[in-house]
Amino acid sequence: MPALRRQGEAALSQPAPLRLDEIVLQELALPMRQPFETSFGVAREKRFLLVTVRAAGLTAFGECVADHHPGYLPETLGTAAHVLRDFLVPLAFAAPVTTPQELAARLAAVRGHEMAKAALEMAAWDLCARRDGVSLAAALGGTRGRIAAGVSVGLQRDDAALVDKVAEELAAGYQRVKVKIKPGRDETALRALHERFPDLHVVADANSAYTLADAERLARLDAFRPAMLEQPLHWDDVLDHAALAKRIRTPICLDESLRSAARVAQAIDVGAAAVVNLKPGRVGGFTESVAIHDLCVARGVPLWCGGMVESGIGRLFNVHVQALPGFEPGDTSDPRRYFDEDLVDPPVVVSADGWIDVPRGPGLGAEVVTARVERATRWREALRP
Ligand code: OSB
Ligand code: MG
Repeated sequence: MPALRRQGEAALSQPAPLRLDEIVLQELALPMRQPFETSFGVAREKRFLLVTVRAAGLTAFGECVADHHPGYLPETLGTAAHVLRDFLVPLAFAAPVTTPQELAARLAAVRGHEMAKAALEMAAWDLCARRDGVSLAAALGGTRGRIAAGVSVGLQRDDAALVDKVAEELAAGYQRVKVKIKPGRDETALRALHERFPDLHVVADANSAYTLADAERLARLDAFRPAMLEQPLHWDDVLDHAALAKRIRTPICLDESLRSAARVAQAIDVGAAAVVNLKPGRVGGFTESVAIHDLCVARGVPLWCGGMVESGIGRLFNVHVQALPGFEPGDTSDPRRYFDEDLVDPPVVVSADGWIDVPRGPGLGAEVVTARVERATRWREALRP
């Protein structure tokens, strides 16, 4: 197979250092077809930062997962723009980029700001993969040709509407369903789902809506056999989750609290995370993501890929990382559930039986449609060395 031979050669030969010519930061706003409600708020419009990197005649992209409001984690679109413009982009311009891992190491000079870093680091992966003529999946060492599609269902008007919505998503073929919960919208919701779909094990995501004082209430959810309870407690906590794990039967999956491989290892060690939700955009990018993947596989801890309501660009990064063998079905659904028009061509599509193909072309493996990106752009800033 020529593609495989190409890939092997790229890995063996010395990659050419890339002198970056330009990095463009731009804010995009996409109207959402349906609002997405969580315990921390309602999203009606998707605003995000797109990072475009140009070098050696190549153009590469990275989508920042920071929202305009710091309701999920402290970073925002504004802090990401500031940290990229004033600190991360200058580090990227400081020397040619040979590998994305080498750039990731350079960016570590900035503490925190994982979402800002991830957007640039993943653009560097896209850039280097395009240079080497391999897909992002292949560059990461991924082996799967398709990945399982799963869906995250936001808070609905009432339990009956939730049951209908879950039925609709199951009919669309999704291999896994997650629902959002919050105090007062938990027990009755999970009971209604359990009665209607007795064999379905839904993931229940609380987005930090509870405290350890709610342990008894959370233990009552065990009766409805959720697959796992995602991030019930404080967004930065590990130890309270470990204490909660001793008081409920449902496995705990961490999301917000996991922003580095070191934190994932600690969470597993202390019994706070029986399952790991990995979002490349939340952990500083693909280099850290591969480390987290390998760590979870080595320790036998189930791992799945989350989502941040990304456009097709960000969704494609999530698709490529799931070509790695350790991932269980996660939150990667069709971007057109949220957006009328995808920013990539061919679009990310979910088959009737719930699979998404991993693109085979270089880098992202799909064209970013400039006209659509420009139409959605609110501001744009071109940075040069
Ligand atoms: O907690 O997993 C979460 C979306 C935005 C912010 C946080 C979360 C989510 C999701 C994924 O649930 C939704 C999606 O990307 O489709
Ligand atoms: Mg979550």
